[in-house]
Amino acid sequence: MTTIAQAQPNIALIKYWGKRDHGENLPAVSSLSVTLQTLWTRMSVEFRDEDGPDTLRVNDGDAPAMLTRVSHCLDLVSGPGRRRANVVSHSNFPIGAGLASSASAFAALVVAADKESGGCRERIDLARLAGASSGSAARSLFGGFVELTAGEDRIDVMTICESPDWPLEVVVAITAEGPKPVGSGEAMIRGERTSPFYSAWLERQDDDLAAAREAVIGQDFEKLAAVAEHNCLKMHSVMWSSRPPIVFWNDSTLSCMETIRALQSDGHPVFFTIDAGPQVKAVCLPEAAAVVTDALAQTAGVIDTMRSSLGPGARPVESS
Ligand code: 2P0
Repeated sequence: MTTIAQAQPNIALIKYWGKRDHGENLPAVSSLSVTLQTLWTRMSVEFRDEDGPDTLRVNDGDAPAMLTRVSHCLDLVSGPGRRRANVVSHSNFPIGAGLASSASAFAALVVAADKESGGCRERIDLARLAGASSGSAARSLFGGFVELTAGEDRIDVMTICESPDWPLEVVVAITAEGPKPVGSGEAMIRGERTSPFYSAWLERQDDDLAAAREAVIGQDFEKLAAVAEHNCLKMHSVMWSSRPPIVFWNDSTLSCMETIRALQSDGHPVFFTIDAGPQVKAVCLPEAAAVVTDALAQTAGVIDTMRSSLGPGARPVESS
């Protein structure tokens, strides 16, 4: 039997940056994200009674670097004594480029592997398993606005507002293609060890999270915009002040931020956020989505734009 599951990437408005425990991959800070609708990863998992290693195909190519993480994740879900797995992954957006492809990939993987092994775990248990492989993946098990609480020895994850209740739109501006120079995990370790701003980042995260949660519950767009931009720039300040520094932005990243500032000056409800990569995500109210998409598409250096509403959490889509 083969099971296929689908998950969408999520975009953090209050960021996860830093780990409490590297072995268990536990985040040092809580975070808040929105799960997207239009971008997706579909993962198929098939367990076979054969000898030999697991196989992994990603967008029709081999992915040896990813295979170890995938095999470890399958061991967590289906047990180390599990049968050999054939895994196939397809994404309809650039992977490894700061668009949260590991979030959608591992969220879809745990759902497919659980179903393929005959399991029917609770969503929160699947989120914890996904998070052990990729911290942000835990959030893609849930739809809409999602809060992840970083506890001492485990995470909690829940939807705090369903997508139909506050239907924001996200416009992604692709400013560079190809993989990023430093992976998120390595970049976080560097920040923890060397940035003089890291302790301040940890100290203020709960305040930012509380403000963002209040803004979401109250559907206060201006308040959410202010705290999300602040939190994003603070995370990048930790990266910039790491040694050696980590700068994911390019000229076009800055141009997109200027475009969004100009839209804000004209009264359009939009704000930016940027993750571990050069792409810019503009979050806006639905009535602004068309003008935001046009403005970003015309910004210097923008290769492509993708627009998405908010969507559901990871789920099985097919079994055969
Ligand atoms: C986030 N990012 O909250 C932050 C913002 C990137 C910038 O979570 O090491 O690939 O696998 O747990 O999940 C990207 O980190 O990191 C990330 P690991 P992951 O979305």
